[in-house]
Amino acid sequence: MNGSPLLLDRAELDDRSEFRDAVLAGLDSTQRAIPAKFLYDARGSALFDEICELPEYYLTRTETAILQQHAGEIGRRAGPGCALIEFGSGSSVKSRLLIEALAELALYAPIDISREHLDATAARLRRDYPTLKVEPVCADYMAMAPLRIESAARRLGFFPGSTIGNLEPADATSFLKRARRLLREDGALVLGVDLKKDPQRLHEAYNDSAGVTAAFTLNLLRRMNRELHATFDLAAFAHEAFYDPVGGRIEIYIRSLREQSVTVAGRRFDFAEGERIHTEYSYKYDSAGIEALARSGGFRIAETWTDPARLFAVVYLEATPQK
Ligand code: AVI
Repeated sequence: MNGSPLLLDRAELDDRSEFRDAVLAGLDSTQRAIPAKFLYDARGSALFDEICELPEYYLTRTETAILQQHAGEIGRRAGPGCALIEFGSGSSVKSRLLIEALAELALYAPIDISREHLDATAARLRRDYPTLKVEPVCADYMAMAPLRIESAARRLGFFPGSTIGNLEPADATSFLKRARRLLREDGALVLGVDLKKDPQRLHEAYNDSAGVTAAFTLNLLRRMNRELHATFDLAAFAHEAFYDPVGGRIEIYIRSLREQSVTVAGRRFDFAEGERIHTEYSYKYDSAGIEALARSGGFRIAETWTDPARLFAVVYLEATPQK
């Protein structure tokens, strides 16, 4: 970001036009939807960090406890001298557990779309682990573009947080296939997956009593107001999240509380009372689902670790030979 809010650099202009195109296309479609990745501007990312601390949001805490308990086994399975590649660079507490458990780590390569995020992560890690080779890769790991990581070491991927659950199953499979290519024949992936459970528990995790998840969802309207000169009245929309047992997923929407018209990037959009904009899916898996997902992406489950209440699973996936 440069000094003046009116002067945007090339990357910011590109991001803004990508956001505008996605929003206009999403508001034009019959079932209105905006891709979840746009929830994470600076405020959205800060709100998500707050979500991770909420009493109702068991995911982060539970996954961290599983990793704490089993990092040694992960290190033994991976063996010495591997390169750790993290998809996303947000969760430094979790990455550190693996960095510390992996013997003679050749390299740590976080992949993230946000240059700012990456630079901050890399600087912190270089300070705390002066001998660790940190090679951040600024890229969208969900995109099809091949990722360049120069290292001959065996590769261990890390995709924590159940972010895989935010992908529709077909996209989750194609993500895993790309990860499998990047990690190569002898590679492995440590994957965090939220498990199917009592729907009430799931409902509470996405409808917290402090309203942080609602603020996170509605921040998308704020972002449109700021970046696309939109005219959303935040008080006239609500966060809506529920568990759909058939789809096995939490569905999240922004719901219009009344009939209204809004301008976005110079275009007018009419909303009926109750009309929704879809913002997120958060798929939940059972063991058969994880097994099928791993297989479809070219991996086999070598090990599954879970917590006593079976809320969350961390799986160690090994690449399977591909024809
Ligand atoms: C990032 N992701 C795994 C979160 C989830 O649980 O699906 C995003 C989230 N959205 C609302 N609360 C959390």
